[in-house]
Amino acid sequence: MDIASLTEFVRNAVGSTVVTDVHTHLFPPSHGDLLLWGADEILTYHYLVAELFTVAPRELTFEKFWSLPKAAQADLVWEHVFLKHGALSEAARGVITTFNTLGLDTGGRDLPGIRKWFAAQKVEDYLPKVFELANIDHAVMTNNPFTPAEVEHLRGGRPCPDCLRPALRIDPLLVDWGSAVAVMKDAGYGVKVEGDEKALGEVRRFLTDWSKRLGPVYFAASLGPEFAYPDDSLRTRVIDGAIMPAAMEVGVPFAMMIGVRKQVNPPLGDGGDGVGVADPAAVMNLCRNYPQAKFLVTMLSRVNQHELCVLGRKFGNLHVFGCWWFCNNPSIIAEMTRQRLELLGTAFTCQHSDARVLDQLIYKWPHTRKIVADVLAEKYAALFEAGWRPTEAEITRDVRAIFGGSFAEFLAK
Ligand code: RAT
Ligand code: ZN
Repeated sequence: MDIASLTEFVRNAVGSTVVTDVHTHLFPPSHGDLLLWGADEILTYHYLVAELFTVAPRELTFEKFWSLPKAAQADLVWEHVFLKHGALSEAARGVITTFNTLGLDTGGRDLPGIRKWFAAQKVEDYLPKVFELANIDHAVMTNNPFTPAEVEHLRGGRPCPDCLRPALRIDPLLVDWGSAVAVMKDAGYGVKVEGDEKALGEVRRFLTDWSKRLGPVYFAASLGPEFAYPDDSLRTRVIDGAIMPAAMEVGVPFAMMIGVRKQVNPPLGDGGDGVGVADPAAVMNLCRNYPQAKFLVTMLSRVNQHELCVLGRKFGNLHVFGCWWFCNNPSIIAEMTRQRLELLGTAFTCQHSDARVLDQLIYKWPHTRKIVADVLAEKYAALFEAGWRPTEAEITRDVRAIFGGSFAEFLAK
């Protein structure tokens, strides 16, 4: 292979590799309204609602926007973000890629026609089609036992296609202890607000019981930039007394998504969260204190990425994943992927979609593939120049590694 055919092979391998999507907010069709899909859901993605309010006319108040039906909200996003302000952001481009890939008329800007097409789809048939288009073997969901609307479906043991795998989301234990206690008490667990040893034992039982029911891939929580471990707080006691013992008993990693500054502008709803620089020392301390446990970590601030990569080199029980939320932009994905390859080889997962709306898989993955293909082509060219001659089988293996292969290996460790 010469350098040109090598880089072409690399690009094709990235384009065609099957992907494992390690974190999404998707649900099976059996969970009814919880599974979001279709034109109006895509257009009202919270990333785009936040954008709308950067350009919306003064008269459009938050109250007015939220009182409108979803289709009218989508119309406003379409009008102001797309038609009047050029659709240049990554989230807006994503909508165009999605519609276009589905063969819908973005050139003609025919939103009514696009809606009509979606209305004719049956989600049970549409979901496998989307997974096929994005070439995903499976996506990990976010299943929250503290959310009543979800618990109803989870307890009911509703059917779930194999392309969707559960993850147990446990944020309230760490960021909203009072409401977590109320939910656990209601469910018959002897948890008291004081969080004494007996209560922590009950939290652990709550987690292992839910794990028996769901069979999660991991436990997960999103944490603020102030997250510290260990410290003199109830949170550290909950981690040490309940979460880590339960995760080790069940044999799953604890996934931490760190750096979200919750609700900096509450009227924006889900779009109202911001970002802050966190201290990766919390991750370091956890990895060191629990050599027998496993941790999946992504961080939200660009500033934290280098330090997190270095930790990934120091601890075999840490797996770095994804370009999360405000990092899921081409320029930052390229930078982060380069940095990770340079520091970690293939021992990381280059991306997760965080899709909240099924159709988003159709753009998030091709957009990422394109960037990672460029970065990998450059890396392989440099390796070739250094004298190494990778085989096609090796390239195929190593591309798959950063799109899910390394994740599977980490889980199996
Ligand atoms: O990226 C997002 O969509 C965020 O709103 C959050 O869902 C975040 O990914 C999370 O899982 O907390
Ligand atoms: Zn998420």
